[in-house]
Parts: sequence; structure tokens; C-alpha cells
Amino acid sequence: MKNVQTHFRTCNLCEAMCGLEIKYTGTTILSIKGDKKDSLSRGHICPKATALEDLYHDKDRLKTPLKKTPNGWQKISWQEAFDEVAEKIIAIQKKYGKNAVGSYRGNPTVHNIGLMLFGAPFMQSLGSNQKYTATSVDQLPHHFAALMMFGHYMLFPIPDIDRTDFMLIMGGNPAVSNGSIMTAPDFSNRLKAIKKRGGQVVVVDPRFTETSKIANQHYYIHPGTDAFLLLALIHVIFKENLTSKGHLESHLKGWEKIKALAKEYPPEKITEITGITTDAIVQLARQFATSKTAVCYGRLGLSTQEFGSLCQWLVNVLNCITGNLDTEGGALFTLPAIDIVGMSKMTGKTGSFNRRQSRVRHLPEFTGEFPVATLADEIVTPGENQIKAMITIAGNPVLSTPDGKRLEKALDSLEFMVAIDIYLNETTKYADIILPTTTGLETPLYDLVFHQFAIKNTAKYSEALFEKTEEQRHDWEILKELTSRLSGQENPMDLEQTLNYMLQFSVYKNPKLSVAELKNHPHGIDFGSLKPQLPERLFTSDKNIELAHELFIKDLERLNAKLQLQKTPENYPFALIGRRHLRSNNSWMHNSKRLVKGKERCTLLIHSEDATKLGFTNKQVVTVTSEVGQVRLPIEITDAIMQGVVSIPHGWGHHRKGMGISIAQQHAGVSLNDLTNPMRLDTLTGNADFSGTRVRIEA
Ligand SMILES: Nc1nc2c(c(=O)[nH]1)N[C@H]1C(S)=C(S)[C@@H](COP(=O)(O)OP(=O)(O)OC[C@H]3O[C@@H](n4cnc5c(=O)[nH]c(N)nc54)[C@H](O)[C@@H]3O)O[C@H]1N2
Ligand SMILES: Nc1nc2c(c(=O)[nH]1)N[C@H]1C(S)=C(S)[C@@H](COP(=O)(O)OP(=O)(O)OC[C@H]3O[C@@H](n4cnc5c(=O)[nH]c(N)nc54)[C@H](O)[C@@H]3O)O[C@H]1N2
Ligand code: SF4
Ligand SMILES: [Mo]
Repeated sequence: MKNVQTHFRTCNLCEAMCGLEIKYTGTTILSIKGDKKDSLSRGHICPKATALEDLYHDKDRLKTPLKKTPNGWQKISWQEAFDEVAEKIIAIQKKYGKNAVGSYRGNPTVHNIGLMLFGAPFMQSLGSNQKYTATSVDQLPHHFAALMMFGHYMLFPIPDIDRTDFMLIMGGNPAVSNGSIMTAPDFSNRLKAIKKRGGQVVVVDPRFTETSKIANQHYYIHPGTDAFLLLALIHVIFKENLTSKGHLESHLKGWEKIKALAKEYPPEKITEITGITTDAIVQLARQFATSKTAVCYGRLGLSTQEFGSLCQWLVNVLNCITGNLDTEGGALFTLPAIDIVGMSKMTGKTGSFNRRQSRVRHLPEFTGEFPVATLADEIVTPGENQIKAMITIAGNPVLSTPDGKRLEKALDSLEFMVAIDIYLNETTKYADIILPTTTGLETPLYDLVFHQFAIKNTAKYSEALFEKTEEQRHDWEILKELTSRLSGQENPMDLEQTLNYMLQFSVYKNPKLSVAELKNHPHGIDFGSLKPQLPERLFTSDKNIELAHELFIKDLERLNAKLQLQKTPENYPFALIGRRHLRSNNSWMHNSKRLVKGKERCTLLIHSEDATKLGFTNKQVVTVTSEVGQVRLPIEITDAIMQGVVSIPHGWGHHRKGMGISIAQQHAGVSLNDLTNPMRLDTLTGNADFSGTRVRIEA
């Protein structure tokens, strides 16, 4: 074929940052394959990458602003849209105060360089405290633990998967998710490599997952009880003198306190509540502590639970007391070319906690935002600082935050709402104006966030493959325009100039980094493996690691109370957990035919013995009821889940009326978050508690 061209870029869909090699002619894509020369991903991709083509050609994607009118949605010009949005926001803030305009920013924000660079000035121009993001239905406990222990909310220890001898995975399913807060493309093969070099992989999960299939060992655990297991592991390690302070000896604060409190959690005491035997716990502790190197990795299933923050703290403690923090083969800190963490030395923005509380439920602020589980309360509860208008940016909170139905009602009651998004979907349908953006192949990409969490230090810039059309706007262009209208100040810089400005601070000087230089390296630049950086990298004032922060110690009281209250509620005998699928991405990629085709995926997984007891047959449609809602879906009988636990995948529920996502609507499924309860939180931080939502199941 004539004129076949090749484009190299990074996939922006999940955290793995896979390098892609795209063959195309004109605007026709011929193939999307893994880029074997990519400095990080070595040729790996997953099925979602090929859906970038579908996303580009998707007829349902919005290209021009839409305005809701009594006669339905009408296309309006950008000029008109900007005028009206700015005018409405200014008027509402004038009438009710700055905090009357709330915002919610979703997950694709962190995969989008434009939203990252132009989001902060926009939020500043808005000047509202009513800020919400997907963080509080996801990784907030990780940030919290990092802030309390290392002094910076973004200072995450990243498992050194390629050099470790033992990896303990709790509440993560990287064989499907491709890893999170740990950018490690081709995660599955990296796990297999641990086994090949004589090491071990152990998974702790209420479901026998795709990752469990790769592991040497799997332990079932009752949802929400991981903090007990971690404490018992720490108990055994202290009791048997298997600890190691390593090179951090003089920088560990609170060692004796940890040792003393772990005494209270002998394995036999927590066997019943976790469902893991004493022998297994002792063995796991010994294996972990006596491996030459080892690392514990706790992810979403550990964060979005009642004791999420305790879990993420204890994961760090476990790594630390076995000499596996800041060491090769353990967990290490990154040093990316654009170092957001390092830059805090100039800006002083290292994170904050509880500087103020939310108006209605008095939940703590974290780094400027409130827990999204209380967003609906803030919209519907009258009073000063009530939210009267909302801006959603790249977020779908109706499907992704607890009790989506309640939030729908709240959004419907607003005086004004604007959504910056690519679709008319479950959330944006409540907007008065939708400002559509470019996405995927139409956008340039430098990953500001995930280079920060990657298992190697690399840098890569991807140019846009296709030019946007005349009618389209980039996310950053929209935010820049709105910022200037709200603040009255013009920002003279565009995306590339802003990126160049940041690159000049890079610690890597060879080559001297700029967008132009990065364009000369289409497979990325490799700066090598992660290296020990402590204590210099710490942001605590005394350059020590805070092992036993009083907020965690205090929260143990809440945990201990659980030991007494163990009865299964009769009305709700099952614990509900979520799951992910290789061909889904949260709530918004079901409009690609190739990703949704095949057998029904939105099913309720249930253990065969539970199904037999209830007299259910496979594929039978059942009703699932929780404290807040009800859904109906087919069951899928399996032995790969704990008895008493059931699972519904996250991100479905496209049956709602009035949307413009035609393919997704044909594969609607049900929303897990029509069942989850916004009153159930990790109360230390306000992060949502999804794991173990109580439900009953009826024919
Ligand atoms: N029960 C339960 N709830 C969960 C989870 C769970 O496991 N169980 N997972 C949680 C997690 S980890 C997360 S991250 C959240 C996600 O929560 P959200 O971020 O609220 O939801 P997404 O499904 O990622 O929706 C992204 C939105 O961005 C739009 N979008 C996509 N690309 C672009 C773009 O380039 N520009 C713009 N402007 N818009 C774009 C999409 O159309 C969609 O509307 O959900 C959380 N909720
Ligand atoms: N294919 C695909 N990839 C994705 C996404 C996607 O939607 N699809 N989403 C992306 C996003 S936004 C994120 S945040 C990451 C998340 O990536 P992961 O952290 O890997 O999240 P999940 O795949 O939801 O896996 C969570 C695991 O926790 C288990 N679990 C639930 N409750 C508990 C508990 O109480 N204790 C323990 N020990 N385990 C529990 C669940 O059974 C599940 O196996 O994935 C990202 N990658
Ligand atoms: S694993 Fe993630 S980054 Fe890699 S191709 Fe799939 S969606 Fe893209
Ligand atoms: Mo996430």
C-alpha cells in the first residue's frame, strides 16, 4: 500500500504507559501494535489500545458544544458556549459566593497533559473550596500514608518488580488492570519472571483472580480485614526477630511503638476475622522477611475499604521493617524528568490534611479536596456555601461514586452545570452545556503523573497523530479560555511552551530536555532503574520516616472494635466486591464494539455452594439489594470466589435514558454504585468503602 506511515506514541488509557506503533495512511489506521523499542513497555499492549482507533472514529463522540434547551440538545458555537458558561459561573458566584460552584475531576485528567497543566490555574480562577475528584473513590489512602510517613502526598514507594525475590500482592489484580500506582507495562510477564528466577508471587484477595493464576500462592481473605493480616505479619516478624533496619537505621521514627502495638495482633487472634489460618500467616511472614528481597504491594481493594488508610500505612511499615524500603528489589522512589514531587521544594505544596471540614458531614479536606461520597449532600443541603452549580471535567461520578442514583437527583437539582467531556453520558446528560474535547490520538502526551510512579525512570513525549478538526478544541484550550474569562488574566503560554518550561528543571542533563529533543526519541529516553534516595528524598522536617503517626495509632481503636462485631447481618448475608476486565476501562469505553462484543460480562459472580443453597442456576437473573438500592443481573457460578462474597464489575449501568452512547447502551449492564453506600467510608480520610458492601440476593 502506498503512503503507509508509522507513528509512535504512548497509550493514554491506563497507567501502564505502553508504547504503541501505529501504521496509518491518511486518517485510516492500518494497525496498532506494541512498540518493541519502547524504553519502558518493550512491545506490550492490551486489547484496549486498538480501541483508540474506535475512539477516534466514534460517531457518538461530541465535537461541538451542546446546549440543553426545551427542544432537546442544540449545537452552539464555541463563542456562545464560553460566553454562557463564564457568565453563569460569575453570576452564581456573585449571588451565592465562590463556593457555590463545585467541581469534580475524573480519572482521565491524570492521563491528559492538557488537563494536568491547565487544570490548576483553572481551579484557582474558580476559587471554590468545593472541590472533588476520583481520588476519594480510589487512591486517597495511598496519598494519606505517604504524607504522614514521608512528608509528601505524592511520594509513593514503587515495587521493584524486576529485581525482587518475593512479591506479596494484596487487593490488586494487575494481570487485568496492568497495574496501578505502579507503572509496569507487561505486568503479568514481569510476575512470571519473578517465578522464573526462583522467587515467589503471593496474592491475597477474596477472589481467585487472573493474577492469582500466575502466582505461586493465593490466600482468600474476608473483604475489609487486610489491616488485621498486615498487623499479624508484622507481629510475627518482630516476635521472631526477623526485622532489618538496613541503611535507614538512623531515620526510622516510632520503631518501638510499632513493635509494641503489633504485639496485640498474634495470628491466632485474627484468623477468624480474616479467614486465614495461623499457620499460613506465620509461614507468609517468615517467607516475606527471610527472602533476600521482598515487597508488599497493596492496591485498590486495600484502599477502597473501611480501613484503607491503615492498610496502606501497614504495607509501608511491612516493607520498612524488613529492610525493603528504598532498596533494590524492595520498594523504591522514582526520579522522573519532570519531577512533580521534587518541584514542591519550590512551591511548598507537599499536601495537606484536615485544614477544613466539609459543610454537611464534616469530612476532612485532603490537599484541597473533600471526599466525593459527600458531594450529593453538599448539593442538596440548603445553607451557606451550598453547591448551586457544578463543573465536571473528564469524570462520570454517576457511575463511579457511591449511590450514583442519589447523585443523579442532586445534579438534576442544580441551577447550572457544565461538563467538559467527550460524550453525552450518565453524568454529562445533567449538564446545561457540554464542552467536548479532543482525546486519544488527537492529543499530544507527556505523562506527568505516571512517570512519577513507574518502575524505571524514562521520559517520552508523543505528538498528536491526527490534527483536530476546525470545530474541535483541546481540553487545555477550553480550560485556558475559561481561566482567562474567570480571572480576567490572559495566560500567554500554550501547551508546548508550558511543558518546555517544566522540562528545563529536569535533573537529567544529557541530553538537555525539551519537547524538541524528546521528539527526537520516539521510543522514549531511558534513565535507568530506580535507585535508593533516602533520606534525601524525604519531605518530613526531620528527614525521618514516621512509622507510627498518631493518626494511625488512634484509628486502630476503630479497627479493634471490629474484632468484637462479627455477626453477619441477616438481611444482607453477602459481601459485595467489584472487579475489572481487560476490555473495559472504568465506565467510559463500552462504546467500542470490539471491546464489548462477546459473552455478557456484567454478571454477579457467586460461589457454587452459595448458588446451590439459594437454588440458583447459572445465568439466572437475580435481584441484588443493598441498604441503598437494587439491581437485576444474571449470575455466573464459580468456585473462584470466597463463599459469602459476590462480585459485580465496576463501570457498567448504561441503561439510563437520554444519552448518546449508542453501543454502550446496547450493552448496558448494571451499576455497582447503585448499591454502594456513601455513608460507608474509611472515616480517617473519607475515602469510599466499597469492599464488602452488604447485599442480599433473591430470585
Ligand atoms: N464501586 C466501585 N466504584 C469505583 C471503582 C471501583 O472499583 N468500584 N473504581 C474507582 C476508580 S479506581 C476510579 S479511577 C473512578 C473513576 O471515576 P471517574 O473518573 O468519575 O469515571 P471514568 O469512568 O473514568 O469516566 C471518565 C469520564 O471522562 C470522559 N473522558 C474520557 N477521555 C477524556 C478526555 O480526554 N477529555 C475529557 N474532557 N473527558 C474524557 C469520559 O467520557 C467519562 O465521562 O471510579 C471509581 N469508582
Ligand atoms: N482493564 C482495565 N484496567 C484498568 C482499569 C479498568 O477499568 N480496566 N481501571 C484502571 C484504574 S482507574 C485503576 S485505579 C486500576 C486498579 O487496579 P487494581 O488495583 O488492580 O484494581 P482491581 O482490578 O479492581 O483489583 C482490585 C482487587 O481487589 C480485590 N479486593 C476487593 N476487596 C478486597 C479486600 O477487602 N481485600 C483484598 N485483599 N482484596 C480485595 C478484588 O477482588 C480485586 O481483585 O486499574 C486501572 N486499569
Ligand atoms: S495496558 Fe493500558 S497503557 Fe497498555 S495498551 Fe492497554 S490500556 Fe494502553
Ligand atoms: Mo482508578
